[in-house]
Amino acid sequence: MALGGNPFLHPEKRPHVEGDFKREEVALANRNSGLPLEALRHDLTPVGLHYLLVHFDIPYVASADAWTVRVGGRVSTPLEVSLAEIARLPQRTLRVTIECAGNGRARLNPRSQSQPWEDGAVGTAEWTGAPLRHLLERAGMAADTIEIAFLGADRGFDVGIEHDYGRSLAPDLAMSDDVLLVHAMNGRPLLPQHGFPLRLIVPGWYGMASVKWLSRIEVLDRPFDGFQQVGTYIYRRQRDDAGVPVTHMRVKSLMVPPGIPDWYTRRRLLEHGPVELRGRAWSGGGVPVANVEVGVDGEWQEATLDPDAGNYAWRGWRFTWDATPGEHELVCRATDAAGQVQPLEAPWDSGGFGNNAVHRVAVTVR
Ligand SMILES: Nc1nc2c(c(=O)[nH]1)N[C@H]1C(S)=C(S)[C@@H](COP(=O)(O)O)O[C@H]1N2
Ligand SMILES: [Mo]
Repeated sequence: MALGGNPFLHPEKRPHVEGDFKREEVALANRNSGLPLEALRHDLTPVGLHYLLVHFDIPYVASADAWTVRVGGRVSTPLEVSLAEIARLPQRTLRVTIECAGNGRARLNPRSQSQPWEDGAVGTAEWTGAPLRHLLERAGMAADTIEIAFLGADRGFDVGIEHDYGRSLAPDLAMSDDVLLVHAMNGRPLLPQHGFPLRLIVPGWYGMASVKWLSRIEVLDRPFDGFQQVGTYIYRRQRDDAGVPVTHMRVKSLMVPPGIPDWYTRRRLLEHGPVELRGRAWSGGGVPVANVEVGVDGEWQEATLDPDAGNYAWRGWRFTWDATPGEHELVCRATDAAGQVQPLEAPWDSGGFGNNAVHRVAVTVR
């Protein structure tokens, strides 16, 4: 495209930055809210407290009645399906924790210029919809299918490339019973910002795979080359590494900050004596959490896990700490059933993806 037709063409990617947040980062943080960490107390995140990540504009959809999803590409029967038809397919409800792959990006130094998440880009909901495979079976995928692409109704630019938001999945994953065409979140129709009237939910993966405002499904005999698939969501140590695609969520845990906060610094104050520390832990790919440890001033002890809520949902943990007066650092660290454990220091990544370092909370006890 000629430069005149593309006002956002970049000669280079945005440089990494250190220190103060740029105006653009603050503006993105105002659009895309994180889970306030005290809301980790809820097993199911109330919808208005669920984190939010919207790359472009939230599509205006006045009513679900006119919404259709087209299924095309390498299929024997191209389809255009209404929401009413999707609601008539077999339905499932799954409790799924989703985390944004960029969660923790703001804690890296230097950091990539993007949504400057600290810790809160995670939430858990009950998602209701039809397993995607029913629609794919009806359309009939060709034997030479390599990937299936999912396109949202939202469009925009990133690093000079104009595109519909889109992601793809391999056929075996797309045909699993757990990948859903979702129309309801916690038993209510999706809110506009969460993909009304229809989105994909890919349990166990970082959030980017769960395409919102789903309007097209393309069955491909080649790998999908959309920007959100090949131009970002790649783990890279250096800017020009080939890198490794971001897929499943890494094992992680967070703590409800105990005591009461200072309004501006968010530092915590609590009274001495026994205090129950609580939090959540999760991993990706359906791998359960095996244990959570709590570190107080560098000494680790095992936390107690709440009952399992399914392999795609976070697990509660609790630990009683006898708080003594003074300054302390509280840390939580999860290990999953595959033996993966959270690192003590953030793994640096060029795009700021996959920061699953332990959560540290500084407190003053009086
Ligand atoms: N169409 C579309 N789908 C999308 C996005 C988007 O910008 N457009 N953002 C993705 C990313 S990066 C994340 S982390 C999740 C966030 O879902 P939520 O806002 O419902 O929490 O949606 C994903 N699906
Ligand atoms: Mo994300």
